[in-house]
Amino acid sequence: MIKTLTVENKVIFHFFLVSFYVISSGNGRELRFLMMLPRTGSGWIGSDACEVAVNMALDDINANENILKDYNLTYRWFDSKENVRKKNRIFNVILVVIQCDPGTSVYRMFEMFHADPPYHMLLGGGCSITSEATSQVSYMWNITQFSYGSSSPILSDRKRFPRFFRIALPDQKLNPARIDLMRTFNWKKVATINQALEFFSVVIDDFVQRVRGTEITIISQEIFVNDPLTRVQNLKTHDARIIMTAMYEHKARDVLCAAYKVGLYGPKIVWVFVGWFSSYFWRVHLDNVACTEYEMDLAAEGAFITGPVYQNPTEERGIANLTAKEFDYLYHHHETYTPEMKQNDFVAHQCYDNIWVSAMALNCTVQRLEEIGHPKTLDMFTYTDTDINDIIFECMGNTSMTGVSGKIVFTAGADPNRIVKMERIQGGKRELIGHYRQDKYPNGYFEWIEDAIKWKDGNIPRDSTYVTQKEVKIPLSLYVPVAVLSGVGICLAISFFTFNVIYRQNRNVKLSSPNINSVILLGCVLCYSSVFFKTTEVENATICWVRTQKFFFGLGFTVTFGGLFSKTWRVYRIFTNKKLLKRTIKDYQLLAIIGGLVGVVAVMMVLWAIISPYSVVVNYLDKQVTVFANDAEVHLFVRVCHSEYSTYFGWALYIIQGALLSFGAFLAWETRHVKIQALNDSHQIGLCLYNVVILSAVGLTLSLLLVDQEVMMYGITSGCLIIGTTLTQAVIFIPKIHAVYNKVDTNMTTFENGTGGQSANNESLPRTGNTADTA
Ligand code: ABU
Repeated sequence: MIKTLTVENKVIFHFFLVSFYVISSGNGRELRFLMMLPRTGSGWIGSDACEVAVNMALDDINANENILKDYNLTYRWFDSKENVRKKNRIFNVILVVIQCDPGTSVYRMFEMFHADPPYHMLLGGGCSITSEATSQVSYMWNITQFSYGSSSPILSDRKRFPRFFRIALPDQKLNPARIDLMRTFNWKKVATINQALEFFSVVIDDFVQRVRGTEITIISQEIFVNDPLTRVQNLKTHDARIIMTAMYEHKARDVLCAAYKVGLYGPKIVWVFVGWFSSYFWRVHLDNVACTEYEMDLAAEGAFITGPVYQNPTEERGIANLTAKEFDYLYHHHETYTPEMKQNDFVAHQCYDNIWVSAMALNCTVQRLEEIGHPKTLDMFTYTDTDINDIIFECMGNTSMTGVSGKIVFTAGADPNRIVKMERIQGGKRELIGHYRQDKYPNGYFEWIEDAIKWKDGNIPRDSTYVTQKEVKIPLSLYVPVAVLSGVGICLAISFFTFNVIYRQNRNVKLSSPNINSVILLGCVLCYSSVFFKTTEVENATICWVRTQKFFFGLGFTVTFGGLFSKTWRVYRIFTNKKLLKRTIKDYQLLAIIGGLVGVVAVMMVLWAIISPYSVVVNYLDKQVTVFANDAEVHLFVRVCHSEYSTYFGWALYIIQGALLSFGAFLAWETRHVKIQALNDSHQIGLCLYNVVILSAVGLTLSLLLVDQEVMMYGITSGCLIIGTTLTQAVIFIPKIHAVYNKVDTNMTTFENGTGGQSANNESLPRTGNTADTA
């Protein structure tokens, strides 16, 4: 419109404008603020609550004779969702940027800079992203900018934001409180999630830097642009329990909804949000959230909220001659205050002080201009007056006052340490639980409100599932009886050996080959010995070979059944081969056979040791996880010997032993008609085979069923082994003892060759120099 006017008309128009401002401003010369107040849209939209305080401050300042006497402060504001032009044509208002859209904010700022008489300061934004965008250009208009609510850490960078001040505590100043919160509850694992904005990434980076080198571990760092669902899912995958967040509140609602959807909520989960969200942020504006209020309540319950204390904690009268409480009362009883503002009214104290600080800076500038005899007064400021803005900027930097929000000082570089308010969402409400005092002492400490925190079931959540590991050991109540029984078995074997030696000349014993019998007993002792070595609690790989039952049992089994079958083989050879009737098969030959069998087994074990040596491994018994209350689990483990190819070598051993048993069964069958009791053990062998097969079947079946049940396995295998070995030696020796003590006449026994129908008695047995070698 101005473009179409002639020069004369422009002068008239400007005169009209100036006159309008002067007339409309009660106290005379007008000083104008342009203010950004976010009211609608996303991000932080609490400026309605701010505006009440802004108006209160303007009224108080304009009525105050001690500050900006002869001047009248006015302000204008804008919001994206309303008709900007219409609003902007209303004069006598400070301009306030009202929404969190950087592009719109910059556009509107330009528009108003061009359309309106020069503003003396730009106030805001309420959101960091608008402050960042506008303050990177506002200084080019020679405007000093002062935000009441922006808390992005990057706004402290004077190189990027040369003429920017703010009253809000930057969010990274909350990180020490968050870290100490973790220490207080012994949380050592933490995950982070932030909206993909520089503001929030810097806050999280600061947190990560601070925990580096401490006992706290970052288990996951998630960043999202729009939908946080996959990132929240990822947090769950990482078993995140303590989660630090940095985001705007509409994104926090999305995160909580996603948490509900993936099940990342409940008493085990601790979300930590920032304090400048609206009071019931998880329950409001749910139109764009795919969760109900009830679901959001569930997801948010137990969350911690860390934010600065917005009110002066000290009962002192500041520059406005008001204490924080007095201001609070006046604010809540102001005619323009409505209950809807409750959601964001925490910002009121800062908004009030924002205007006071700005007024102080302008007051200082007015005085400086007078002092230096500047040709212009402050109301004559235009955007080309770099020197005047320099004075405003300098005055601003030197301003120090006590306001209703606390002590305000603009120290160069470092942001002030403020008291941090600790809140928690409990029972669907946001409750104050304590304060973190970092205002007095750099290290900070908590002042908790007694019993304010109400943990679910009194249990402090853990930072992860609390896993304790417990080694499964063979209990003494099992080991001692097994060892005693094994010892008894060995004593029995020694008793049989003694009998065997004492009665070796007795015909009943002599005919049954006492030397081989002794070897059989040696095998039994080896088998018994194997149970003394526990299969668990292995500490050293070098003793794995004796620890595994395979070594002693493998050798013992081979020796015992090798001895038994070799005797039967001799009977078989003698009584099924006529040519051999006149020949002898001596004990040493049988011993050589046993030795050969043992040799095969030994060679295989040596190969086993070379190709696939044993090592000690820790096996976690996954099926035996005991879950206790409050997220505690006990994971059981065993230390056992492990060899990579143990399956193959184990089966090779089973095949050798199986072949031995099969051959023994064949011999026993073939010699079943040899009726010389003292000579032929075929019936006893049949019984032994029966025992071994049954016990092996039982042992094998149970071992397949009892995977990871090491103790049970030890008990069952040891039991089978003791029973089998005892039966074997008893079956072989008790008939001999019976025969000796009952003086059974071996001559009464007869021989029948099943195949040829031959018969023989003891007299027809082949004669040898040593009858003990006969059979
Ligand atoms: N007053 C809300 C703070 C959020 C922000 O700095 O964007």
